[in-house]
Amino acid sequence: MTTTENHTSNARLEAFNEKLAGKNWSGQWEAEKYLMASIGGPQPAGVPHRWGWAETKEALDEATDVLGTVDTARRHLTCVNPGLKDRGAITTHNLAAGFQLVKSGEICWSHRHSPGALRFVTQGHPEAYTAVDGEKLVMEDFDLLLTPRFSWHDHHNPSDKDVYWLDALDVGLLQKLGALFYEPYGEDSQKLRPSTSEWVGTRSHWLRPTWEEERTTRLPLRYAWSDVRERLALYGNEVGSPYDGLALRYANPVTGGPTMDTIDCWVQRLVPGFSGKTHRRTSSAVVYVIAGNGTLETDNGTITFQAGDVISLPNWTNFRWTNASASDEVLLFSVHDIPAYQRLGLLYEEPEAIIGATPAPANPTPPLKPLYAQGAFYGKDER
Ligand code: 1HN
Repeated sequence: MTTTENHTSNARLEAFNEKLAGKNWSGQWEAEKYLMASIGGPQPAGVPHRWGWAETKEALDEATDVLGTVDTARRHLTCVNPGLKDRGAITTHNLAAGFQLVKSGEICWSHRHSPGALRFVTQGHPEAYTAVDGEKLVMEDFDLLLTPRFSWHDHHNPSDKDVYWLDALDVGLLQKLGALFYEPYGEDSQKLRPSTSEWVGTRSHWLRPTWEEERTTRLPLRYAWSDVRERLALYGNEVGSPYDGLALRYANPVTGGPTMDTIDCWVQRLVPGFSGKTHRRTSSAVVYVIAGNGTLETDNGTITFQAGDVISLPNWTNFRWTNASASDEVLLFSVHDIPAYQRLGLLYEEPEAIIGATPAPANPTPPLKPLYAQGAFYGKDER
């Protein structure tokens, strides 16, 4: 008989535990069951789940009828994890994500908050924009815009089309940390700098003002999809990680560090026929399917996904990506709370560490022949 079994069958101990509880105490022996349950790692919070675009759009359109204009709030629908309903509107234990609709002609008034937020535009327009700390960030299809914690942000849609995007925030994490702050600006629109990306453009360049304190984080950044596509093309047919496919991180261009303090964003390409290896991490993620069809096999069953879907991926849950198509790639945009775990020294992966774990390729050996020796240059014969 183990010590624990001995304790639980002990009527005198039970009465004593109750007496302690009445006086706001708890014996550590009572915590043992939680520690025992954590042998081999944490219990995942919530479940993997899929939200389809058609249903989401229908609900957003209904919200338009019910709410009319949204001059005091956001017309945003958070994807609530079915396994976390008692913890508020969150998609994983740390992240909240969902779609927002801003109709033609609307302005969503300016506010700021301690949760860091991002927008991944799914139906944008070159005239639509989010203002972030004085910067005008244009919202075209599949652009990523950051509204880092405590930055003022208001959304504007002067175009004649409705715009939709995916919002993601670290609101669950901040709830647990007891660090939620919120402040309305007091007017619909904040003041904009005269030219687009004027401040970020100069401060994120390598030539910077000598008289200013350096600001490396909390930058209102826009990552244009046209640039992402170009970078993806540079990798040719590269398959990438055997687990996550060709997974590229949206780095902070000033520090090279995470996208935001607690959040990393990735674009992932699963090549046709990709059949990923199973793994899990202490971090959680929310995934948006940009293009393609495939499956996500998890400890809780298999999710079949298609373009427009949002998927929650809880912490410490085994998962495996596949793209069964022989011809079409799968493109994913994913939001991870990885930096929060990295900063606390708590990012673990099974069966092996893969994020940042592979040494950069050494200088090619044997050394590459000079290009002219390969006949690549005009005039090679003279050298
Ligand atoms: C928020 O401020 C926005 O500013 C969107 O667009 C979604 C979800 C939870 C809490 C705050 C926005 C949000 C949010």
